[in-house]
Amino acid sequence: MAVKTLKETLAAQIPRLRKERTKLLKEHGKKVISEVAVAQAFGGMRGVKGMVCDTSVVEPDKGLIIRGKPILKLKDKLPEEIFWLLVTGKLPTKNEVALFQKELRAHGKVPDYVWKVLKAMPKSSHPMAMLDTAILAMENESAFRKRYAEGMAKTDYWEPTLEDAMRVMGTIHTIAAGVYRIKYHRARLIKPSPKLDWAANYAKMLGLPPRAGATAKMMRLYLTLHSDHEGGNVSANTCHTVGSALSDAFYAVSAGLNGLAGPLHGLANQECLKWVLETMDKFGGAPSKAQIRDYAWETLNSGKVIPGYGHAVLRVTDPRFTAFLGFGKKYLAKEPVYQTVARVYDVVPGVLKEHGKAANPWPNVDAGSGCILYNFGLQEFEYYTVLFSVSRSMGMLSQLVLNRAMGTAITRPKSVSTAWMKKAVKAK
Ligand code: AMX
Repeated sequence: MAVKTLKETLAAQIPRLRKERTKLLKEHGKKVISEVAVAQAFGGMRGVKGMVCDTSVVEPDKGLIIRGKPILKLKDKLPEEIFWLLVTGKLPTKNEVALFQKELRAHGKVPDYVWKVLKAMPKSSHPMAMLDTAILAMENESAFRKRYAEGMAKTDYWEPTLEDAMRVMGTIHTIAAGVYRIKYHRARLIKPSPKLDWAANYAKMLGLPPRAGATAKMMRLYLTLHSDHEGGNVSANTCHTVGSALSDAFYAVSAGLNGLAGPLHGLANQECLKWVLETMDKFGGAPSKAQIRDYAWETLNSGKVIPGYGHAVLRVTDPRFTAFLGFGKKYLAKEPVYQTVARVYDVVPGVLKEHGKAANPWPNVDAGSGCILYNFGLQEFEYYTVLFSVSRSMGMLSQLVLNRAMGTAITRPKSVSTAWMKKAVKAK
């Protein structure tokens, strides 16, 4: 039997998914699933259930679950398998992954004008600004834009969207590696190898020092763990909103990445390692638990947060942190930065509980990722969000493709004025 492509696999599912949605809407369309309090309207719509995302959910007591599978059960999968899972709901077979990798390679050429744009940017440009600009510049490649201009049935929108998604995914690791080389090394770009998988190629193109084959493993883990985090976070939600106007995948992903560049979202991860290194600086090496406790209190007493701890949704240790800690134990047990991160985990939740403010005293993914990257030779903190972006592009793209397939409507929530709000609360 011929191996099916990702497109064929999704195409076979779409009629059933559309029928399911139509039935749900027809039978239950008027039922209420969420209410909005005044504090939520002023507070980032936190917790308001107002959109649908089938790729993954984040459970407060379990963490990330991709298509029904807890992330810890997926940690040894290739990112390409995760993308397939996000789009189709099923893990691919070996042959399907191989075919998908071949297709990705066929979509992998970065146009010369993109490199020219990147090289023309000032040296002081943030690597996230460089990545976002490159993805936007590649809009020129959009199959969706061309097909839309020619005229296409609404039911076909998902096809060129998937084509664009393959183009973004096929090139984003090469572009991201190019950003790193241009920004920090002003050195020649390293070409991808047709023999390597997506993550291994990314590691190769960055030019990271080889660590007995572990660098590719580290990159696979990193790209798998950050791939998706349901639909309401800033980057996913932005990508969705922009895409809902039928802007193509290049516009939508670039917009989502602009959100990821914010200090409250993707940029947070560089803060975590900084705090760990500051602790080590202060105590001249891996500090003891007592020293970490003192420094944690010093941080809190000066009105700052302890980076890497707490979460808007999670109320347990982020399983992605657990995965990084396990990886570190295996490959970096003797490294002082790893030892410090592990000790911080022993101490900080207790300190935060005693402090009594944080709703969740446990570590999020950012508490663990930086120490791994640092020990594998990636020591330019500013760049960490770019790695996050390469991974998260999978979540954004898969959500975009599915929304096009389902014909999801343009996003248009109702805003109200403060004057309206004052009147409305008086009437309650
Ligand atoms: N250290 C100290 N205080 C903390 C804290 C921490 N790690 N986490 C939360 N708090 C404080 C909050 O600042 C808030 O104080 P306030 O009442 O004086 O404003 C109070 O506890 C209640 O906050 P919360 O409901 O527990 O958290 P939140 O949902 O408002 O915010 C988050 C979540 C992640 C922004 C917050 O926990 C934080 O700032 N953590 C440190 C930074 C960090 O790790 N960011 C990475 C987030 C993961 C990601 O998206 N990449």
